[in-house]
Parts: sequence; structure tokens; C-alpha cells
Amino acid sequence: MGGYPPLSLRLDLPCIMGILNITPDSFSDGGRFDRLEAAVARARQMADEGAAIIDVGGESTRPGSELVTLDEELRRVLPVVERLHEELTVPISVDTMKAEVARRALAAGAVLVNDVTAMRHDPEMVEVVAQGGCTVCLMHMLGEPKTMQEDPRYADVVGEVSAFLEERLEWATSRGVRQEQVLLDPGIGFGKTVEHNLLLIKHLDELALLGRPLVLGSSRKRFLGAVLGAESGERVAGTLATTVLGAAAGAAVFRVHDVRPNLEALRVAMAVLGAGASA
Ligand code: HH2
Repeated sequence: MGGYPPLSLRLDLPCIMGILNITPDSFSDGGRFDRLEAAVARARQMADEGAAIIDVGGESTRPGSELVTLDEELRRVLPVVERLHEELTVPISVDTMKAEVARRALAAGAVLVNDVTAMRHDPEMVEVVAQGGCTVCLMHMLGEPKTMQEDPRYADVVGEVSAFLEERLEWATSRGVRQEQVLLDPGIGFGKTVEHNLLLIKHLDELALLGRPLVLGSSRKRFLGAVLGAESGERVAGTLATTVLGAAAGAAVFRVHDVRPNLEALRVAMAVLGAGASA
């Protein structure tokens, strides 16, 4: 069954996944040690604010970004996962498309692999996840990060994203991954226009019909700036609107930068949605 820790993610209630980006520009210009300390402090703060998962990523997948080498990604991610595992009790997710990074992060204490390529990038990823028995998030992306925002087109974005996620779920389960390990994500901003993103959030409930918990990653993304007519700024209030709509549609995990406000919005949304249930 592999030497990894047992699955320790409970998703019976919607929860917040805090984003921890370990990219050179993420934490001021300190050296490696300073950056490690800053990352640990940021993770601790997000855990204190109520994050149920910390998602550690060493490779930016923003539109137009370049990919990093395996060695560099390991250098960025592993020390952070090790320290968080030692010092915090919050479950750790690793945001990677590389099987070796996932394998080493799981061995260091991570319990979730967040693969924005839905295991299409690295042929060994599926075996790492199947053997590790960890949770895996399979996300939809059209194209690849460097070029995905160049004129993305769909005839029916919701239907196509749904069909893609269904296919990836079947593909994974036919290769030894259990259904219960899998989370699905529409991939907000990954090869989508503003309208595509809005439609996916509007119709999230249709993706919930796939029967697996949904992850929503809309935090501070560009489409919010486009709606608000403000490209700059942190777009926190815009993100909260999507969190509330996502909660109403039954999404399970909200991947966000701003933990406290999103958790508060989620709590209120859940209280309203649950009102009367125990009367
Ligand atoms: N979005 C980003 C990265 N990883 N993972 C999932 N499951 N869903 C997402 O929507 C998602 C993701 C990109 O967002 P951000 O953290 O703002 O940028 P970066 O790639 O630089 O980390």
C-alpha cells in the first residue's frame, strides 16, 4: 500500500484551501532561508485563520508563465512541506504536475496532490497517486499555461469541461485510483475567457452531478478584474461573491489567498443554506 501517510482529509463540510506559492517573487527578496521562514509563517497564519488545507506550489501556472525544472521545484517545495508537516497539524496539498515532486512531497507528509493537468503531463503521476492512496485534484485546462489564454474556444464550455472531468475520473479509476480519492475542478482561468469562467461558476451544480467533491479556484483571478473594471487590486470582495455562489452550488473546497474573509463568507452561506434543516 506504499509508505505514505493515510488519507487525512475529511470533506464532509465545505472548507478553505489556503494558497502558499513558493516562487521566487512570492516572499520578498530574502535568501532561501528567509523565504522558507516566511513561507512557514504564512502557512501558520492561514491555518490560524481557519484554512483546512494548505496548498504548496513551486511552479506558477499563471497565464504566460514558464515552467520550472524538477530540481528547482523540489528545492522550493520539499523543505516547506517538511517544515509544515513537523510544525502544523493542517493537511498539506502539493500543487504540482510532476510525479517525482508529488512522490517526495507525499513521503514528506503531504496528503493531497493538486495536479492542474489532471495527470496528463506526467505519465507516472497516476501510479504515484494510486500507490500513495492520497487525495488527488484533477483540474480542467484547455491548452497549456504559456499559451492557454490565446483565444480559447468552446461550443459548450460547461458540457465540455464536464465531459473532460468525467473522462479523467474514469481514466484515473481504470488505473488503480479509487473514486474516493478524487476531487474535480473546472479550472477557472485556465484556457477560458471571462464569459467561460462566469458560465462555469453559474453552472457549477452541473459539474457536481459527476459525483465527486468540487474544488473552486477563483481567488483574485483576472476575470474578477474584468467584471469589476479594475484590473489591479486584490479582488477580495469579488472572490467572496464566487465563494458564496460556489457554496450554494455545492462546491467542497475553495482555493483562496485570503483565508479569513472567504471562511467568513462560506460560514454565512452555509448557515443560510442550512437554515431550517434541524428545526
Ligand atoms: N489555480 C492556480 C493554481 N493552481 N489548482 C487548482 N486545483 N485550481 C485552480 O484554480 C488553480 C490551481 C493559479 O492560481 P494562482 O495561485 O493565483 O497562481 P499561481 O499559478 O501563480 O500559483
